[in-house]
Amino acid sequence: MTNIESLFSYTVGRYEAVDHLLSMGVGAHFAALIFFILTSRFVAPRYRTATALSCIVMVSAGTILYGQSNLWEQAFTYNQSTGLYDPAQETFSNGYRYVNWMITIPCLLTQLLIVLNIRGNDLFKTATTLILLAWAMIITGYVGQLYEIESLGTLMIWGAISTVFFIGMNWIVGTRIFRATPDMPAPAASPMRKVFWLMMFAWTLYPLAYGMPFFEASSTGVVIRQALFTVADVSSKVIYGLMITYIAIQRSAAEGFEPAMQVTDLLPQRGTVAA
Ligand code: RET
Repeated sequence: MTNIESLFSYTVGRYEAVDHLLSMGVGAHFAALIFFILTSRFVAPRYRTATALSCIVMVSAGTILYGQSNLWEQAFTYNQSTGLYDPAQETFSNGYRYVNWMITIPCLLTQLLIVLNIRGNDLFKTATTLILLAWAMIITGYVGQLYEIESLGTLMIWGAISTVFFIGMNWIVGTRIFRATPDMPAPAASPMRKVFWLMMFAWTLYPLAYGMPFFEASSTGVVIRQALFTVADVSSKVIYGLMITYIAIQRSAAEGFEPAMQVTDLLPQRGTVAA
């Protein structure tokens, strides 16, 4: 048993809340996948990799959430006599998420650098540094969460080590965003700054979910943790991806890419009469 999820029995309401949150996450990611596929043609080839990376993130995260939702259903059985869902043979674990972040976070960071128009050697070096910091953050966090039942102290120590990498990564992300925005076209610069604050908000929810055994080790804490994960997932991947695609389209339009100019109204639509 590695996660506090397997320690408790759940009322029908709490059990279903978690089940529904996980299913909602699956739906949001696959719906967004369709959107990214359909809108990629409005993004200039120069930025299209960013949208492609969003597609990869959607499939990867959507699949893992589907697995989490199945696992949740297998990990508890309904007890007729108490009216509660009790732990079953199978144990629930959040560890799958951490492993999945090894793939999704590098994609999220790289797509950011692409819409910031960072290229060549600079792209390679910055992406490598960010990815190494992210992996260090995830691996230390993964090790820490293995101790969440056994030793809260160990959980917090690994969490603190992981946070050092997290801060380093955010520092680089923030510096690059705020250095690039003055040279970006206005309709792209403003959402770009918002992306930074969205990241700060959404990414911080993950360490809060990690620390839940410390703050509230109960079935309520489990529901709060899964709610935090869901809000974090939808914000850091789906909403973030939509904003990145929006920025990519705005940049494409400003650079004269016709399909982007059409959707952003920079070109008169065929068939409309000029006033
Ligand atoms: C951990 C361990 C505790 C300390 C910190 C953590 C940070 C996790 C983050 C996860 C972001 C995940 C994303 C996933 C997208 O698919 C590892 C929980 C700081 C920031 C963006």
